[in-house]
Amino acid sequence: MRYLGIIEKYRQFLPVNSNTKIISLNEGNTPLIKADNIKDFLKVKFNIFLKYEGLNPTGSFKDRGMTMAITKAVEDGAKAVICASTGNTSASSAAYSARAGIKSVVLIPDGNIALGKLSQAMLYNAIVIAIKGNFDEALSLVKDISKRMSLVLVNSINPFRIEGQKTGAFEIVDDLGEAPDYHFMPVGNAGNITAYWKGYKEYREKGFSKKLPKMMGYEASGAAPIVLGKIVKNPETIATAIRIGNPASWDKAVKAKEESGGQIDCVTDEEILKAYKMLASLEGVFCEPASSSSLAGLIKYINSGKMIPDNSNVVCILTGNGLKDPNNAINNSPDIIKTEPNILDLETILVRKL
Ligand code: AN7
Repeated sequence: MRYLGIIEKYRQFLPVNSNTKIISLNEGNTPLIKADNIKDFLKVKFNIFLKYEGLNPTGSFKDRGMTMAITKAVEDGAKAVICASTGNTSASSAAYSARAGIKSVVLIPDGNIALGKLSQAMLYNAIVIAIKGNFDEALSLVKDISKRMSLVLVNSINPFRIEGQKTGAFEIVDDLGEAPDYHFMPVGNAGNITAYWKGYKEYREKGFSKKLPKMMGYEASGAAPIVLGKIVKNPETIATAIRIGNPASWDKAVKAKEESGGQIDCVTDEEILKAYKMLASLEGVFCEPASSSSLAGLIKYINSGKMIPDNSNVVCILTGNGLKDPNNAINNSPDIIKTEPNILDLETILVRKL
């Protein structure tokens, strides 16, 4: 049967009925890629799987939540939605709103959003407003304005976003036949860790798995409010997607960590970029910098002497596609080689390089 997106696939777990008009771009069904080259490189004896969420229709995991949020907004008669975003939420909201024929307003932090994400929101025809401030300020503004005007808020404090995003956990369990032992992921506004934990718990309650993973969440060191236990006023990191100092789902992230026996820690920009390059050069998987904080977290965890038992299944969520952020890709790669179009020059270069 033709794959029709996460709502059709997991309808029984989601707040829709037979009359609900589903707004979908056939999101979800993303690959769980076994990373044996990284396993060998790290000299570990557990299995590493990459959940490549960059293959969603707008290139990030946000599409799982947005198909639900926009479907419900339309069902409730909304004509316009609004969000604050470090980029991916805005791209997703803009795309699903276009498909639904409603308006999407997006507030972004001026100058701190990756080029690909900005180009998406613009071409999908959202009303794009850049504020001279950071994501936290933008989120506070959209919360207030959505109450004053009739705009549906589609940030992850919208519970339908969490409902949609929990399907990522269902897919992992469906693929592995059981929940993984460890689940590593980036943490920004903390909606996704909340969603995955809800998904794993619900799937187990329904008998689709017997165990639950340890939830291992990673903030960027310069934007690590949960790790520090206090709001970060001026968050800074190269991973602009998770440049967030006051996460909306803070408490729920802490709860996921505590209930699962996991941890929330942080990784430096250097560690993030190292994992980013490792994913691309060892596995051919191109994710954006924020996404690689899951692998960076795993590497930090094992380097700190923590043992992950042999043959465990470890999943790293790669939340967004690398194409979204071409500047970081180019700036963190060797220079390209320029030459005249002549075969001898070309041969000289290749003899040296190969
Ligand atoms: C690639 O788009 O917050 O912890 O406004 O784009 O659920 O916030 C993006 C977050 C991880 C963190 N990886 O997820 C936004 C936004 C990528 C992201 C996160 C984001 P949450």
